Amino acid sequence: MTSLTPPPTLSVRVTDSARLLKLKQMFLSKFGSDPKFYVRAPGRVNLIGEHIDYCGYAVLPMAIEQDILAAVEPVKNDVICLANTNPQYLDFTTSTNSIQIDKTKPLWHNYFLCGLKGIQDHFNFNKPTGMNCLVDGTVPPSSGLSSSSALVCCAGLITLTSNGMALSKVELAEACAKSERYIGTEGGGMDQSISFLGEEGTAKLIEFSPLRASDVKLPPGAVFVIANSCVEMNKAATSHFNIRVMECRLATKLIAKRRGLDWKSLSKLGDVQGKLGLSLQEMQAVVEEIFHREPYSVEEICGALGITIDELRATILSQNTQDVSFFKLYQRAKHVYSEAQRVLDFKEVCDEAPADAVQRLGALMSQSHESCKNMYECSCPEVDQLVNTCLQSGAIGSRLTGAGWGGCTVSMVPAGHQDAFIAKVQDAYYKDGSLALLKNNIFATKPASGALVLLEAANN
Ligand code: ADP
Ligand code: NG1
Repeated sequence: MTSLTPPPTLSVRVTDSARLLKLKQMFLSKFGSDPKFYVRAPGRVNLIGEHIDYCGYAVLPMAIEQDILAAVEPVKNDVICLANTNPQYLDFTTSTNSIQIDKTKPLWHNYFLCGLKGIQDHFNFNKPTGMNCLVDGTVPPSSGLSSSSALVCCAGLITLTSNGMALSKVELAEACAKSERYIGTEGGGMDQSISFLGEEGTAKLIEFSPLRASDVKLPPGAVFVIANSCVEMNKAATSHFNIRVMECRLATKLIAKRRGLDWKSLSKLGDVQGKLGLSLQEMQAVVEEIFHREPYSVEEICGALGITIDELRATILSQNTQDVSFFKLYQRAKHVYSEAQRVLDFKEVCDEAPADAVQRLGALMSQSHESCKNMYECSCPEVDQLVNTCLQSGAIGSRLTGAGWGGCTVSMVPAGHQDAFIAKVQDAYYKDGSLALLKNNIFATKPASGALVLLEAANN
């Protein structure tokens, strides 16, 4: 299986790629020497399965062409120098003896350090080698296409290569999923998994515990188009994301407690389903039976679990959700169990390829968006408007992709109609005001390859 192999190393002629050549020249003028290797890690678009990876459920993303590309030179001194082609991301230097990740300010270099620490933790080595590194990104940041994980994965693979070590794609994905949590968000692992396990030409069903990826052949009659609402939402700078993770964790514990399970040892909705041995449909009925629709106060949750507020804060809640007073449990658990079912249904339609596959997949995508919007409350007015515009412009299904509260939509459009679709959405959503000036807001995408190391061919 390819997932058990390390990421590939490709030999390239830098002169064949304007981007690589520019990066090499910038590196030379910044550091006064040539890079020794390059690493590329892609962003991703999630076709369906939103906010369920951290509940233990399978998701269905594909890697995209947009990526983080870095030029690297390992150095003998104990210093890591990071620079970026985008002047908005300031230079950063640290000694390899004192690597600190600052969760309070999620500045770009902290994501790089997360990837670096992931490899350090995995091999339990004290001091990574020093390096000069110049980063160039094309994934729109804070837009649901996983720019942060592409950066973390790129840094993980750079650290592995600089230190002369080897890991499989699965081990790298697991190490980077774990270490991105140093930034403070409690993500589930979809983004890092697809960044390493992505393959050209195929979407992937990513399953967890153990991590594995299987090919999903998308219907030839459809094209997937990404559109950016141009509303940015940084996960680490707000508590929206972690509140949802906590709501799922609390819902798990309340279900487990009510059903007489060892609730303290369970923290994922998927695990409680496993213990109860029920289907996803049956879990939705359990949610209907156990939870009321109104938000749960912290006091009510503590009463149900038989613990104090201090215990709740110390043993269950993350650092940035300590002061949240109310949690919505019914809505969040309902979304998770129904979305997990939609992922399985989507995969089944792709596998069986019935005549009406495109219609059925489109319906699942639109149901997913409705659930994200109404039950998970992770959309926003601009994204809802963009989804509606996409549906009115010829999409068969459309939904937010990624964490939400802004960011991108993904739409399924009949093959051959994508240019007309893009033109209509341009006209309706991007025509006026400041959005008209922005580039690359809407583009067709297809499954791209996962992370790799690039070495300059000898004859350059
Ligand atoms: P996403 O949904 O894209 O993963 P996040 O809000 O989680 O968004 O992370 C975005 C952050 O990742 C940015 O604020 C920045 O710190 C970092 N980042 C993204 N792209 C780049 C880049 N090209 N260079 C440096 N840092 C980047
Ligand atoms: P993005 O879209 O990159 O912010 C986040 C999480 C994923 C997943 C999705 C929602 C991280 C690194 N990523 O993705 O694990 O939960 O939201 O489906 O936390």
